[in-house]
Amino acid sequence: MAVVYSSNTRDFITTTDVYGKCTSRHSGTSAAAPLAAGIIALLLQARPELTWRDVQHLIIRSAITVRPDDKGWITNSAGLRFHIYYGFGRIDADALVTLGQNWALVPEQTTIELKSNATFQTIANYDLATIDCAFGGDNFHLEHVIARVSIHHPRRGDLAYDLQSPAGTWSRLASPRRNDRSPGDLKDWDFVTVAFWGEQALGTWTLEITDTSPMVCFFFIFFYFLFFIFLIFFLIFFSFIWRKKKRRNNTLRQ
Ligand SMILES: [Ca+2]
Repeated sequence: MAVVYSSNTRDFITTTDVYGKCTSRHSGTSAAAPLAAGIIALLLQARPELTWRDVQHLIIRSAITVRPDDKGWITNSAGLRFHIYYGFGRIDADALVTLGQNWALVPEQTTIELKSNATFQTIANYDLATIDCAFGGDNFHLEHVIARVSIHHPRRGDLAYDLQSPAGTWSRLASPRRNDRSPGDLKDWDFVTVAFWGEQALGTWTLEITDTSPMVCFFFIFFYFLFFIFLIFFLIFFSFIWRKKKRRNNTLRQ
């Protein structure tokens, strides 16, 4: 949903450490998560009545876009900028608390379930399955959107999952994982996205599942190729032996 400062290969967080010491090499999520928790504690100190959803609304609306030139930033139809790496940006403690001070609490959460009537579809290499699902009835402003998927595929790591909202915003739910060769099924697997935050629910949703890799084919092509190389090598080798033998027989005859 959002990011905070942590570490890279050169820079770290300086903070207190155990045994009465300090450290200048605090890193990773161990540094980021408590920093975010501390900032949220400041917000709750200012407005103790905020719910967890209010806190998320405030983080999203006050976050600052980081690395704006990076590819992948999208602006959804609610005008919020989202990146799959950074969420809605970096949490800004001052902006967050300032916005929170006069924030009107969000109404009670509503959960709507939409069942697709998609039938069984096979997905070949480099092919995709598209599932459309229309949502009618009352309109809602979206927060968390969950796509629940059951799938059987010979190499599940080849698959990419992308969801499009009725407003036309795309969200990558899961990227392919080259080392996941498992043929194991996904059974009622929940993919959660917050990329559509603030958009409206009404309209047609599209889920695209793409097989991004012909690895199985490559595997077979590679071994066929290897087999033919060996075959050619043996043919040359035997023809060489045969010619040598023939030459020797001719020599003996002479
Ligand atoms: Ca494949």
